[in-house]
Amino acid sequence: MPEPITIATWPFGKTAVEAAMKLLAKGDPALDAALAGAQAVEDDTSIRNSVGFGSLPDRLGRLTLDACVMDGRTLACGSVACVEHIKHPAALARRVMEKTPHVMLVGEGAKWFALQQGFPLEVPYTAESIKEWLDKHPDRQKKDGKGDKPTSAEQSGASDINISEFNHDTVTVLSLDKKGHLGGVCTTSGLSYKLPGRVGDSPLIGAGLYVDDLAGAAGGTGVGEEIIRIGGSLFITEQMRAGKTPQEACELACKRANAAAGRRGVHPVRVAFLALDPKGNVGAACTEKTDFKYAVGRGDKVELLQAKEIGPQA
Ligand code: SD4
Repeated sequence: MPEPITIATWPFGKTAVEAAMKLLAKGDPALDAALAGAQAVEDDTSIRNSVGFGSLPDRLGRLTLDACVMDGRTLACGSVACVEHIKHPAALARRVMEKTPHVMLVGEGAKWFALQQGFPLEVPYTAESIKEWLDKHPDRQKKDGKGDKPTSAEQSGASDINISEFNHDTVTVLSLDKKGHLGGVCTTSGLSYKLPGRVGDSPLIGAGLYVDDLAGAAGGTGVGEEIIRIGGSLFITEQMRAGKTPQEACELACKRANAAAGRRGVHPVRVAFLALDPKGNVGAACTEKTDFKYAVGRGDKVELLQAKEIGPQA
């Protein structure tokens, strides 16, 4: 019988891992555990950056959430994107998986489905998040002359979203249960100050998350556009299927992201990946200056590990 394990992104991943491990210890399925972990982070409104209510909204001040879930036993998956006023988007993504013939619902459609499923509509803003949103708004910074210098991608018009440590956080939770099955969940409010309607990698199966009992589970965090461009999580899973360790597979994904930036003549941006194989081996890597930490829980022990950085020369 495999030893249950959960891994999750960023320091607040510890909250997710602790919640998930309680369920795995009871023998619950990996997907239930990963969802409980993700929801524990969604419920913590002190996490301002980008998970759940209390996060920093988009450019117009609307908080829209993205999430997806995947079950490694069957490849069943569900996803919601750009959904407003729903506190638990990951649980809603699971309903899409279980109650509809579809994989993904977005915007008003996702909200309508949530209401049908009995999810309450709630106010997603906190006084703290609105104040912080106003204070750090990029338009205001430009006016005050305080903004960072534009990157070459911004100058070329590819994006005017300035990525900094303030809009960098998503929880991706990957679990392996006692029966040897894998389950994964990813949930986020996406990049703060994103353009209205923007969707990143997090709710996209294959980009922000992919889970297959026959190969492994992988998830991403960071600048979603770069993760989508290389199909990050599916790429990592396929590398594991072909025999790479989770660590090797994550490092290869970072190299791909670096190479993709090189082909566009821009400096590689911040992306990070983590992976778990069906035997319980773990890996994680990130691009330069991402400072990616991730939580790992095995048995009673939960630790925070620093991921290896892969620079553009690697
Ligand atoms: C996104 N990948 O919406 C998410 C944001 C994130 O660390 O993970 N930030 O692009």
